[in-house]
Amino acid sequence: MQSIKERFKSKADLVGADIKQLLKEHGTKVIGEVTLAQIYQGMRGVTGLVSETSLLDANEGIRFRGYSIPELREKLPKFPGGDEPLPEALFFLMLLGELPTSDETEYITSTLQRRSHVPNYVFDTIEALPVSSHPMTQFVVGIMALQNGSQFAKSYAAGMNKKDYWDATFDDALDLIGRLPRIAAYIYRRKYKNGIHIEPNGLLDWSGNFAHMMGYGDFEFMELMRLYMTIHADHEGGNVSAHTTHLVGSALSDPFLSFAAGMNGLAGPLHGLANQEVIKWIYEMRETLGVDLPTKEQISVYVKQTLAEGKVVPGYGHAVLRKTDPRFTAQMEFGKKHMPDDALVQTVWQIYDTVPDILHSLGKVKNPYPNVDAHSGALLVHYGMVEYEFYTVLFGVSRSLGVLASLCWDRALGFPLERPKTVTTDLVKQWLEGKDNIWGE
Ligand code: CMX
Repeated sequence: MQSIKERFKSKADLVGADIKQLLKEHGTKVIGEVTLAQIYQGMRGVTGLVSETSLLDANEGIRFRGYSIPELREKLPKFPGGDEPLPEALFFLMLLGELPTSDETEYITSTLQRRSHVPNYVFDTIEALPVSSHPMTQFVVGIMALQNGSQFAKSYAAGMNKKDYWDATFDDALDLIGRLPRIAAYIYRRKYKNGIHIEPNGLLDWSGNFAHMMGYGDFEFMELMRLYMTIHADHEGGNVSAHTTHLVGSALSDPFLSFAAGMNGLAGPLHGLANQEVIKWIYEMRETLGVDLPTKEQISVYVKQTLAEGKVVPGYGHAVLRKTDPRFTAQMEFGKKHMPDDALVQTVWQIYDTVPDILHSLGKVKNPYPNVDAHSGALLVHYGMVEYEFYTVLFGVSRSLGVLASLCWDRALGFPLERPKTVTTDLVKQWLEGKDNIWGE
């Protein structure tokens, strides 16, 4: 089999030539306009980046190289006896733009296994942190400790030719993806299971082994991890974790530095940390109401109280999506198949029946529907993973697949340093008064 790296390089050369031609012929074409409001309000709707691995449609949701989540669940290779897709196969798809065969998937699984060794100094570094540190802090520190092994950093220091950046990035990306489950599982066992660790099982797939190392040997939980790691992997390039990884990578910071930066962004409550916030919020609601399965009326009162306290309803809304997130729907289907009678899962569904109307009635929420984070915690709790502060680490392990595949593309296509222009409000005022011609009017 031609190595994945060689295949990637051949593809990237073709795309690179296409882009060159495109820019030569159409480089001056205007693709849109930017309003003053947009530069003050998070650049919503401003197209400013290229990301090859996935594309988000506001109504349809995410497509990975053209494939929707239901299509991925159907078409990607599965673990023997399983129904859910293997996320390492999705990595292959994002990297090469082709669905892998079962043999190719096995090859990538074993490649990641071979690269999964984590040096002891990484564990020692994590151990130096108080066990009370948030799991995302421990995760980022673990990634930073791994950076010592960066091939990109070493080769760059040794005078690497810019034509070879992609090659060293590719190796670092695979090393990181191979090692992250071990680090994440280590943090989980350290923080919640008295530091009793579980050795990897080389016969399992990437997610199955991750579940096993965290102490969840149940096949159904492994299936959940396969689905979880697939649906959280990528959400085009503008979200905080993907954009940050790309931005930091554009300074030629190596993949470890870039990914760690992205993970710091994922740890924010408006992004990946929302998954812990959702379950925390549901627990608080159940405690306040004194019931396990609140009625829609009770949920409605509680939601209004949350809003009155000036808080967001976690797990609802999105900067781009305008319909129910298909990642939510995929998890709901998993719940209906494996745990339809679970009270917490049913609560998530009752919330889904209640919250959109309330958020819609506020008149300002652009998307009143659930996102990926609204559902994930309840499925994990079902299998006994109740430690919700850990949930964003799971998201982070999965997100490595998309953002690192993208970083390989960034380096292979020779994308330059990212450096948008900024202005001051004083300058904006001067421009409005006709005293400055900054935007050439
Ligand atoms: N609950 C209450 N208010 C909400 C809301 C929610 N779930 N979602 C949006 N709003 C409010 C905003 O806070 C904003 O209010 P102000 O004008 O008073 O500041 C208003 O509605 C307009 O916001 P928007 O344009 O609809 O949403 P944004 O693009 O600004 O923000 C997001 C998107 C995700 C940050 C927001 O919907 C939110 O805070 N949701 C809850 C947190 C969450 O679930 N985040 C996870 C997103 C998925 C992920 O990245 O993992």
